[in-house]
Amino acid sequence: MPNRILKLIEDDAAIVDAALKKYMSEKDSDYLKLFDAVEYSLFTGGKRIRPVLTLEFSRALGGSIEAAVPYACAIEMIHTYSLIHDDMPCMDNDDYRRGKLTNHKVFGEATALIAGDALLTKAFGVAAENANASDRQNIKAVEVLSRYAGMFGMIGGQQLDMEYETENASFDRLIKMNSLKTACLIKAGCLLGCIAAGRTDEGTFNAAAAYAEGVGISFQARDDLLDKGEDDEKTTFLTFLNESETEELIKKNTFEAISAVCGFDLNQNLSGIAEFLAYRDR
Ligand code: GRG
Repeated sequence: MPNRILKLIEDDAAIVDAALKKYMSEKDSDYLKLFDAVEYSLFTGGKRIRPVLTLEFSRALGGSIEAAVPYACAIEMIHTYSLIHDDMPCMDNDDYRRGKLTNHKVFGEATALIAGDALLTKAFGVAAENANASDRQNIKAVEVLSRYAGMFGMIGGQQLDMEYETENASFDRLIKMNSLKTACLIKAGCLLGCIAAGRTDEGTFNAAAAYAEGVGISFQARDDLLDKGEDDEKTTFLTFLNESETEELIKKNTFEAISAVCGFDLNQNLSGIAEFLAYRDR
C-alpha cells in the first residue's frame, strides 16, 4: 500500500477528529454520563473511512475541505450510533468492539441506547448548521443522510439482515443486504463530499454512487475474509464463494469503483482509497 494514501487517510482522519472534539465540547454537567458514553464510542479507534471519503470527494471535485468537514462529522456520528446499537443485546449482543468493551458493557444498555440516539440526532444538526456551505447544500446534505441511513438504506439493510435465515438465503439477497447495510453509509459519505463541492448534478452523483457501491461491496467482502471463522452461523460472502472467488469479487468491485470516477480531474486519491479499503488487513 502506498504510504501516500495511508498518510492522506491519517491526515484527513485527524482533521475529522479535531472537528468532532469541537462538536463534543458543549456538555451539561448534570448528566455527564451521556457525554462520556458518546465520547467513548466516538473516540475509540474508528478508521474514519466514511468521513475521509467525504473530504476526498470534495477535494476531487474542486471543493474545499472546510465545507466538507461538518458533513464528514455528521456521517461519522451516524456510523458510530449504528455500531453502538448493533452491539446491544437485542441485536448482535457483542461484548467487544475495536478491542474494547462495547458501549452497553461500560455504560449500561439504557445509556448506550440513548448515546446512539444522541449521535443520530446531533448528526442532522451538524449538517444543517454547516456555516461553510449554503442553506441549499445543507438541505441536500440532510436529505442524503436521512435517505441512506434510513429505511431505504442502512436501517433497511439491518432489517434484511435480521430476517436473513438459511431458508431464504440467496446470493442476490446477500448483495442487497450488504448494499443497504454497508454500502449506503459509504454512499452517503461520498455524496456529501459532492454536495460540499457544489456538485449535485446527476452525472456526478451517479459516478459517486457507483464508486461507493463498488467500494462498499468489496469493503464488506474483505471484512468477511478478515472475520473468517468468527461466527459460523452468519451468512457472509464465504457462504456462497470460496476464498479465491471472494478475492475475485473484491477485485472486480474495486475496478468498477475506480472506473466510475475516472472522469474526475483529481481521481488518484479516490482510486488509492478504494484499493486501500479492498486490500486492508484490519
Ligand atoms: C442501527 C442497529 C443498527 C444497525 C445498522 C451498520 C450496521 C447496521 C451495523 C454495524 C455492524 C456491521 C458489521 C456493519 C457492516 C458494515 C461494517 C463493516 C461496519 C464497520 O465499519 P468500519 O470497519 O468500523 O469502518 P470502524 O471501527 O473502523 O469505525
